[in-house]
Amino acid sequence: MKTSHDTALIVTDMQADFCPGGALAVSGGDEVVAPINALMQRYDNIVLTQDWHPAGHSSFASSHPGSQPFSSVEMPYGPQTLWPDHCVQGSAGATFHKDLAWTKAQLVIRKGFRKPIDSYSAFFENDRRTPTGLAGYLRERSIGKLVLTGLATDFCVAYSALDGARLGFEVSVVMDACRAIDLNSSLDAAKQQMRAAGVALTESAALT
Ligand code: VGL
Ligand code: ZN
Repeated sequence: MKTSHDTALIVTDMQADFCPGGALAVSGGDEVVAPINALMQRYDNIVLTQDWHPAGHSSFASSHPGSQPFSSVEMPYGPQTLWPDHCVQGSAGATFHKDLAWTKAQLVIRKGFRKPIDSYSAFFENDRRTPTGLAGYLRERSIGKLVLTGLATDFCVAYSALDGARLGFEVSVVMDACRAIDLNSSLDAAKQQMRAAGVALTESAALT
């Protein structure tokens, strides 16, 4: 399975801002660089995602006077968690982790670049309707299986997994190659939702 042409390894948001020292640091985020680098050696098809927000993005608490990071607001498309400013286009925090061996990647999907709408999933923005184009890319290349890694398990990785399953892809998440934000038990909720959607939660060792 691992080197087959119908499988893509998706490396989610492995950016400086999501790693320790970054603006929206995920605990242990840098610990997954090594397992992801090892996985990237073994897959032919690699897609990176890159959170890529304009300054003043609507998902930033700083764009909502009086609101604190990690609180929630109602957007036209539903509830939206507010974050510290992070992954601003062209900033150092938006670059990939310095040790990520990303050169083999064939596609970088940027997301979150529309100011009024956030985008967690690699497939759709948070209205769950506006596509990124990834599904078309994968289908044109006859890729039907996805192996997901990166940050954060309970946000971008889970949203991508759920959308991928909904679109008919066979999806697995490599849990030891992911780390979570875990806001109000969001990790448990995400795991339950992924299992219910038929997403396989696995470990790197099980892929060897
Ligand atoms: C993410 C919050 C805000 C993620 C991105 O990559 O999971 N989380 N933007
Ligand atoms: Zn973001």
